[in-house]
Amino acid sequence: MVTTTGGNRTGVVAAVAGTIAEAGGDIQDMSQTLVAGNRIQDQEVIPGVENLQIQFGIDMNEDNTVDRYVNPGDPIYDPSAAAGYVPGARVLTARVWLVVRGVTTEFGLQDARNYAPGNANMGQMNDSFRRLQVSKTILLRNARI
Ligand SMILES: [Ca+2]
Repeated sequence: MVTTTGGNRTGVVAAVAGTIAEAGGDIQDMSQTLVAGNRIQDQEVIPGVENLQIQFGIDMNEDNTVDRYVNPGDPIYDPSAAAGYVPGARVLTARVWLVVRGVTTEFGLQDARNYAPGNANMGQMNDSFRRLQVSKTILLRNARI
């Protein structure tokens, strides 16, 4: 499950091997559930992850170049969708955005930036946590076969 502070959700549960959860009502982390022997245990993977977004790059005209980005679950690449499917549309890339923040506040810092990872808008936080928004586009292996 992917949860963000703004209450937004993405439809990428299967694509993300882990969760983003709010712990203690304030500090957030990215964690994953592992099966160790016959036990299930949660492990923190990355502290301070505040938002994670994923979109897929779609080739709509079979020329091996991305024509547009859509959210996971978009009917454009789903042949079983009732409407919106584009024959031949293929997922070529995945674009991932992360907004991470410091675990503790910094004296004298006022974060008034507007954060908009992917097509989500977190707005201004107006607090004293240091944040960083990063993104990466990943070419999917064998997407062009
Ligand atoms: Ca194209």
